[in-house]
Order: sequence, then structure tokens, then C-alpha cells
Amino acid sequence: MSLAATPRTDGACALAAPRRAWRQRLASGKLAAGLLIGALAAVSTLGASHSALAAGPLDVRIGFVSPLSGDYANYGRDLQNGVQLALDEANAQNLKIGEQTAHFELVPIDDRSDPRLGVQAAATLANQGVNAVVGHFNSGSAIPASRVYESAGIPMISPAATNPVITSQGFANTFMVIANDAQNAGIAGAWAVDVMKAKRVAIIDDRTAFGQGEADVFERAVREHGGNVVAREFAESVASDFGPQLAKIKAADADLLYFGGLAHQGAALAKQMKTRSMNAQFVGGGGVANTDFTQGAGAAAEGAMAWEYGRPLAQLPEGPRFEQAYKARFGTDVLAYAPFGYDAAWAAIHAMVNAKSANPEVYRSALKALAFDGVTGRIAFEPDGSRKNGASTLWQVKKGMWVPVTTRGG
Ligand code: ABU
Repeated sequence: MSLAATPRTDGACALAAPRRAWRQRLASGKLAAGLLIGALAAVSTLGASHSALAAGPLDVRIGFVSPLSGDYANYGRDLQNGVQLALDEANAQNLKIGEQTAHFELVPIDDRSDPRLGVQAAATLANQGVNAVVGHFNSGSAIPASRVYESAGIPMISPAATNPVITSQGFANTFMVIANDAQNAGIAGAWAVDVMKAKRVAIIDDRTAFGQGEADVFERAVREHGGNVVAREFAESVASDFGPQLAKIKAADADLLYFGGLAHQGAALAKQMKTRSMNAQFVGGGGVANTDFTQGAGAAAEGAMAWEYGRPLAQLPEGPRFEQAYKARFGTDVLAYAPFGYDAAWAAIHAMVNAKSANPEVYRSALKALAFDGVTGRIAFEPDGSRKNGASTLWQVKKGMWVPVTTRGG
């Protein structure tokens, strides 16, 4: 990275990475001490005078971490498209951050849904001194990565990872633009008992921080509402055979099966329930009400239910416009969380514009105080960084299509 070639007014963030890089080279003994001292002096001089470098555009880098390969790549690409759409629109508007026209650039990293790679990705983005991060997709990756961003002082805005631990760590740099699983699975558990009148509830989860987390919340809510949990099973997130678990659930005579995990496994589960002539009502948590499920489950999808974060796009003022713009830009339909990726990116952009700075130390307070109408509704944050007034919608497959049944919250 050439310091001289990158005039920025975002001071600390722009300079943190070069400083760190220089220090690392000193520690490895690859750079003569005299040369390093001179280089650090140059960095300090640049830092002191950065406000004078106001001529060129301001490059603002938005880090993005999601699975872009592997079983969950569909979700990651969908999210990335949502973020990219927001950056494209912001660039087309020639927005100003302070005196400079901002140019927003996406810095994507594939974590393959692996928490270790997620932490590595966070460290890479921190070392690069990105101005904000939209990510991650997987809660299991987002939770440990949030610690890295907190240490680096870089705001991370989760558009999809929904385990409530993410925003309950007392961090100043962790935000979520989507309802969390304390809400989504809590509503699902209460609904199963109070409205669906399920008498014998079974639960299966994928042992991820997300799936197990939402299954735990669901189970607690069922019990709190006087429901009866007759089976609690799990399968690893790579499993495709649910035979042993379904045998136990069938033997327990469950009338409702809640699944904590994502669509492709939920689809396999629904198919295998059908094969075993099980009549229990399938109810998914977040990440199930999408076309990966209906296409994967085929006829077995019919009648399945799932609680998904947010309101149906068709019912939101900006929803249809977003869907059209997304299709026009990427040639495909929204799969799942692209609207939240879009809103997360705009949250960062609005905060920087409002604060007149892309330096997290400066714009963080603007992010905390933000309130704007996004595609997914009004975006504002609770003091812990979770989304204010998040919504959850129950969907059901009718004639092969997910149809909204009811919305709670929001
Ligand atoms: N919230 C659904 C996406 C997956 C996750 O949180 O891990």
C-alpha cells in the first residue's frame, strides 16, 4: 500500500494498517531499524497533516465476510449482492463525506462458514484498516470475529448472523440490522403452543451456534408456555441422513417438529419425514423460508412452515423496488438476506455521511444514533447494537411457494 498514493481524510483508520505492517516487519527483523524509524516518522507526519489532503476522492473500504463457497455459498452471494447494490447506488450519488466525494469499495472474504476462517478474515480486514464490516453470515463465525473487530475498533454490522450473543457482549462496535433469534425463535415457540396448539413438540438442530441457539430458545419458549417437548435431537450441519433422529421423533409421536438449521438440510429433513409417513407439522426457524428449501424438498415442502426475520418485501414500501433493482443488476431473484445486507451497508454509509468522516472513532456515535428508512423497514439500534423493532414473519408453503401467514414485532 502506498501511503503517498492514497490521500484520505479518515486519519486513524487509514493509518492504522500501515503502522501495524511496519511494526510487524520490525519484529521479524527484516527491516533495518534506521529505515523503520524513518518510515514511522513519515507515517506520523502524514497523520498529523492528513486534514490537508482534501483534494482527491475518499476511498472507503467496506469489508464483507460470508461463505462464498461450500454449502452456504448461496446465502453468501445473495448477501454480497445486497451490499454491492448499496455501494453501487452510493457511488452513483457521488455522496460527500465531509469535503470529499466518497468512493465505496467492497472487500469480500470467503470464510466458508468456518469460524476459524471467519476470525482470520476479521484479522485480515482489521490489518487492512477497512472502514466498516458488513458480516458475517454464520453466527458461529460472527461471534468470535466480533472480538477481533472490537479490538481493532472497526464497526461490524451483522446482516444475517442472528445469535443474540453477537450483540450481548458489551461491545461498542457490534451492530445487527436483523431481528435476533431470541425474538424469532421465542415467538416461534410461543406460537407453537398458544396458536398452533401443538401437544407433543420435537426439536432437531444442526449443532451450529445459530441452529442450536435458536432451538434452545424455541424449547425454552415452548416450556414457558406450558408446552410438552417430547424429543430433542441434533445432527451435524453436514449431515444428510436424519433417519436415526426421525425414528426417535416418530416413536415419540410428535405432532410438531421444529428445525434449527438452514434450508438445504431442512429440505432433506422434510423429504425424509414424508418418506417415513410422518405427519408432524414441520416448522423451520430462520434461514429456511427460501427457494433452496422448496426446490430441495419438492413435493415434501407443501405445508411446511418457517419463521423468518423481517417483513415480506412485498409489504414494505421499498421492497418491490429493491427486488427489481436486484434482479436487473444480478439477473437472479433475492434468495434470503440481501435486503439486510443492503440496509447494513447503507447504515454504515449514512453514519459516515452524517458524521462527515469514515473514521470509526468519529462515525461510531452517528451509527449508534442512526434512524433511517431502509428496505427492511426503519433501521435504528438498541444501546447494545441490536436492531430496534425487528420483525418476524411466519411463512407456509402453499402450491410450492412460500406465502406469509402472520408477522409479529416490527
Ligand atoms: N440467521 C440465519 C443465518 C445463519 C446464522 O445466524 O448463523
